[in-house]
Amino acid sequence: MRPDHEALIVVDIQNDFCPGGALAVAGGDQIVPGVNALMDRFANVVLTQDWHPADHSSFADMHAGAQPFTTVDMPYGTQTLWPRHCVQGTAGAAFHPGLRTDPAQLVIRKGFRSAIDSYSALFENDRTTPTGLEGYLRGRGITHLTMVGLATDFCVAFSALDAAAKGFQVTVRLGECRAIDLGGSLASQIAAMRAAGVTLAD
Ligand code: VGL
Ligand code: ZN
Repeated sequence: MRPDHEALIVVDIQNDFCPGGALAVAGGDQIVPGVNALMDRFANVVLTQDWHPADHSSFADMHAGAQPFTTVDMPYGTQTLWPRHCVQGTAGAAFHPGLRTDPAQLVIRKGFRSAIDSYSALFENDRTTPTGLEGYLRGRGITHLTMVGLATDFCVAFSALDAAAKGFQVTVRLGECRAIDLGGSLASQIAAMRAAGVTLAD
């Protein structure tokens, strides 16, 4: 068992990010058994859940004439537009049915404000509005994070980069992640994580 100052952060393993879902990540479901097994090795487990209102501004269909996977300028910066996904209370927003949820002490929901997206588990996409996760982790004396989940190059990478910037020791287990890879995003985010001192493991 890993020591009490370590936590496993399981990012967005939800139906809409798995094959058949609205924003399916190739092989997203393949990581479920490995992530489930990892939970037994950590005393502290946190799940994150992408949790959007029906009128969320990251949905392409909220912008007249816009196509998914294009970008728009928002007050907080450039935002990629996505197919409608992880709408609060829908089956698509539920965790993959095979994912263990009982070992988690905390489920943190993010992206619940219409006007702003939140890839990172720590900060919304303005990179300053906290989700509360940093305070939770610090309050519990957790300093070392292992991250797994979906998608490598969006929510996992943003979470890892924010956590590293806040002084956490971060490991991303790439074997238990799958990527969207939009316009080279996987390579650029891998490079960014490496440059930020995130440990990239198999
Ligand atoms: C994610 C795009 C939109 C993710 C969430 O979990 O990586 N990506 N919302
Ligand atoms: Zn989302």
